[in-house]
Amino acid sequence: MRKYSFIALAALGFAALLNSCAKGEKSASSGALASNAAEKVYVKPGTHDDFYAFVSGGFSGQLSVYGLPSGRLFKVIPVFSQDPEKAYGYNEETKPMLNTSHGFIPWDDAHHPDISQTNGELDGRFVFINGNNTPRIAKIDLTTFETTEIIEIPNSAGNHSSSFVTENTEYVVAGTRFSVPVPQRDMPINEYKGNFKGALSFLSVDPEDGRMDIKFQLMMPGFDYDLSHPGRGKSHGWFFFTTYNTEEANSLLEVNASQNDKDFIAAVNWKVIEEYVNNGGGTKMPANYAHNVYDEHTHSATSTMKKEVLVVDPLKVPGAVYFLPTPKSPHGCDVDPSGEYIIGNGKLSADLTVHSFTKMLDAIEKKKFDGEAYGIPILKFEDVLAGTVNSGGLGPLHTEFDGKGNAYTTFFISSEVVKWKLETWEVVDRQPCYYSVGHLMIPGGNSRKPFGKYVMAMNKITKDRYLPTGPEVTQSAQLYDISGEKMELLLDFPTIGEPHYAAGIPADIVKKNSKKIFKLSENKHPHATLNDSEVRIERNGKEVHIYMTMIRSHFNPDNIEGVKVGDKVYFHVTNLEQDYDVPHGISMIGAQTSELLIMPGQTETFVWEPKQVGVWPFYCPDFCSALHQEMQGYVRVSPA
Ligand code: CUK
Ligand code: CUA
Repeated sequence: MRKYSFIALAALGFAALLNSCAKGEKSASSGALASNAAEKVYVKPGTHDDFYAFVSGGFSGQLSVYGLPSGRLFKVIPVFSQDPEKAYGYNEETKPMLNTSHGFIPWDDAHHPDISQTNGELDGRFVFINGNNTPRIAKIDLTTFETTEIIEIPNSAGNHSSSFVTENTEYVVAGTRFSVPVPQRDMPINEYKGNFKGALSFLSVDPEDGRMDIKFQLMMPGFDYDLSHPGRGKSHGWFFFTTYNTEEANSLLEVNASQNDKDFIAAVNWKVIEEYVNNGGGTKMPANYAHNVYDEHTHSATSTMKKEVLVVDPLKVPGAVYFLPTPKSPHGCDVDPSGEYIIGNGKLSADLTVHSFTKMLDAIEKKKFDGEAYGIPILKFEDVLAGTVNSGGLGPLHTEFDGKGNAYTTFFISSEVVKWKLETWEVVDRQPCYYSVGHLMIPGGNSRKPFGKYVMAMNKITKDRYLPTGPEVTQSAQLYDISGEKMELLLDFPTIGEPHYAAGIPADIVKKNSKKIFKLSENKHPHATLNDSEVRIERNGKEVHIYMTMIRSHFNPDNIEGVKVGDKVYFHVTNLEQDYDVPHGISMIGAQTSELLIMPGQTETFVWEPKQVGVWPFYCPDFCSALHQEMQGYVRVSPA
């Protein structure tokens, strides 16, 4: 959540409520706790959880993997931030993953993971997630749980309305939050209005290898594009984006930015734009952006700097975009499993606005427009409205669906999840969140086939819920059972960084494809040492290359001589193991890179620049066998 919405809501007279929530004065007693909660979240030792939850790390830049219902943390997958535990962004193989047009950027703000889909159902191949700060989209391969591709998004800033997928993963969509000058240039900030642009990027995903590419960027008016969701089922082919600041104020103090009673949901018909582009439409414009790809066989990433991007002017494509008026700065933009209802949650409104896709098509066909904005037709609010949910809550943000006709919406200010019925729009249940919930997640809850057993609420504030850890306390998720009429609170569990959003999936879909080792016979790393006869030390000027192997429990070579002060020493290390769960590590005294943690069959490289004469040890930091402590060696460093 952003600060200005606090200001805005306070101005609307919600200050008292806001304060009481933010200070955690709300009763911490858990009235909603299921009587058999412990039993429902208990996953017996040695057995598996039913669901994976991929939870965004927010300002940690990473993606963490939890099991549901237990809330156990299994892994933190490094995505946008360096991770010394796995050497991601430290070893020579993965450094190129963090390359951008601004140079090496080893951090980002990760917001919205989304799982790839086939026919509108989760297929468990990939997770996509957006880097918000230096706009990027990353792809995580769910056979290895590793980040295998990152593409930078040019002409974008604050890549927030991302990274949601269409129902056959034709596209991953990345929408800019800030509008900016396109191309970037030196100009007065207060000339924003009418001059800045909002780029909505459609990244194609190759159906075979999953490779991403920016197919086109739709150059929209200079609003702020907050969130987005694809159409599905009957609305497949469309994509919906919430906007705020349609006033195009360059400073978002409340006086500037919320003058308009209604902002818009932009309905984008990507099918007609795709056709236009396939027929040669659009303009190529110069743009620098990095495209980083990790190859599973060379175990190495390469970074390519792209030079141009295809931009599309919405006014050149008839029927490409329409605006649906939506009250008061809509934030979340969610489409129900049938594809008929588009829910816009005006964060300055108490009610939820539900638009009808059928009514929208009808109004478009009859050309019932209510003016235009920058040439884009505006539909009449009444003509597209399906219904309003009188929620009784304050500050609605995001909605997910259980596939049984119910919707669940989070309310940041009144700090609760509200369950309501599609089509009758009646509220049927509400449960408090501790505290100030942002997103929520039902596994598959933004697909055609939700698995409506649990909803996980992701909270911004925890206050008194856990043992104190100094001024900074953990962020938190809460799990509710939604299989019955009423939601029942089951569990609180802490999360890593800020959990903006999560994507959940039945474990079986992912489990069966999970890789156990990398085959040595398929290792195409240019510096791999595939057997002990290839072990060697090579000098090339001041560079020394050590081709080393590791297997339980020794390094080969383990005594290295001939290195001099001022050399640049490359350790190219191959783990010869071919058994599941037998990684080895290597760490060198005084090395400024991290340790390496190398999976069976894999090769990794780190660089050491010795500064002092001596005999310096290295060892394996991963306990790998009874003789783990014997897995060590020495490098002799002589004077230059
Ligand atoms: S969110 Cu990113 S700032 Cu509602 Cu997805 Cu709060
Ligand atoms: Cu290998 Cu410890």
